[in-house]
Amino acid sequence: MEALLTRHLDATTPLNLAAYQAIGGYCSLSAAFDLKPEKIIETVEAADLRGRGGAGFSCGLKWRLRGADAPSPRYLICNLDESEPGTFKDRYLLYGGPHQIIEAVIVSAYALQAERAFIFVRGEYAKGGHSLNQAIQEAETAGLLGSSICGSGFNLQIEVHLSGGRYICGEETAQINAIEGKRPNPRPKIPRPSTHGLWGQPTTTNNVETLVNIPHILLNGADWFRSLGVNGGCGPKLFCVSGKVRHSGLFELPCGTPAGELIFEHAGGLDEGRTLLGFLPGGASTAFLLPEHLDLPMDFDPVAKVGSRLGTGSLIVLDDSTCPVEFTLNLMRFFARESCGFCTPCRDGLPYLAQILTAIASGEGHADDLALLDELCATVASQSFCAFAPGAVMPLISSIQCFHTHYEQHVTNGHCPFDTTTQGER
Ligand code: L3W
Repeated sequence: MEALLTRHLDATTPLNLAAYQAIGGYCSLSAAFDLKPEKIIETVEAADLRGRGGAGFSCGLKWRLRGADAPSPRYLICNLDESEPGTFKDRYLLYGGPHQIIEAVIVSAYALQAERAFIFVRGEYAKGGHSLNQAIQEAETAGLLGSSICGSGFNLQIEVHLSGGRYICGEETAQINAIEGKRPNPRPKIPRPSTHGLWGQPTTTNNVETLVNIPHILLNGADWFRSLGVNGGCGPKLFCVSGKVRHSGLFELPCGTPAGELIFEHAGGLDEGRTLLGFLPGGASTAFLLPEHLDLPMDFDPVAKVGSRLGTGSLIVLDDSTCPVEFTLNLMRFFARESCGFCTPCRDGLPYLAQILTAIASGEGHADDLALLDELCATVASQSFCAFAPGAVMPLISSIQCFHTHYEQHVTNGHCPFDTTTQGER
């Protein structure tokens, strides 16, 4: 499959307006304005575009459920607060193609009849946020953004909101609080942001990778988009592969590409003499997959069927020189630090889990610690307020299941089986 979303992009040099228009940029605007918003929503739903930010919810369905009669003002948020470990795809889109993002936001806002859109950018991507602001100015000056875009009568204002810099700001309701200038705690999910979002008004949040597909769907149709996937997947997917592979990087491939093809063909496979221990399929808040899953299509439903999640489609690979206990501890330290602190099970439970895991990793664990971890994970996941803690314990629960022997060895031998003679190789 020829690259669609990353074609012409160079992660270090953002395409300016002239260069973007020379490759067909902003062509989807006239195509969109020729259609009724409901027709665009129907086409996006038929394309079966699933959300690329983590949850994989149908984009077209989300748009349709918001309702054409939603009261004004209506808002669109483009989520570019990419903070999932191992995930660097939104960053590439931001640094390489700010105008591609703006075009996608314009046609999506038109479909949703939103008069104001926010692009919520991860704080650490400040330089990209600056390029985005410059691109917004260029688009406004060229009449591609602002009042009556291209004479269509459709008005749109786009604002870049640079995040204060916490993982939880990627969660849509916490993000809404952040844009409103409040502390970014998640809000209750009901009523949904689609009816009660920013300042109590209808608000639709989509990940940036999801949105940049929209202009292509508009120009080429739903059937064409669906045909770009393989093994039942639809459209292109930006996969990140990192960890113990020879060529970690970003690969734009058909959604549904098997995991083995990603790891061994595109990312160059493992170092000489190493064997695959397992991999996380979608960033840190997913469950481990094993060598037996190498033929599994990297698509939302197949990955969910085996008990994990495609998440952001970012594979983190472990080989047989990686201590899975230490690896999982690293993730748990991250999640413990990133808890927003709003609810007790998450705020206190995650650091406690990290503390027990620290003891096990350093050979100071007890025989009953594994059962305690299981029990605590279940409590933290079921009693916490939002989806953050259930996601955070997912790799831990599956790590204990998949690599039980490694955990037992740490406890019974009183040290890490990957002792100092192999430490240097890790
Ligand atoms: C209308 C319904 N909308 C669900 C919407 C919902 C949301 C989306 C998914 O995601 C994961 C977490 C992290 N009518 C709807 C409806 N929706 N039912 O669909 O909803 P849901 O509840 O399945 O999942 P969630 O709890 O929102 C949690 C990841 O998302 N996450 C994402 C970060 C993203 C970025 C980024 O895009 N750059 O940072 C953060 O928590 O992995 O597992 O929109 O409203 N009946």
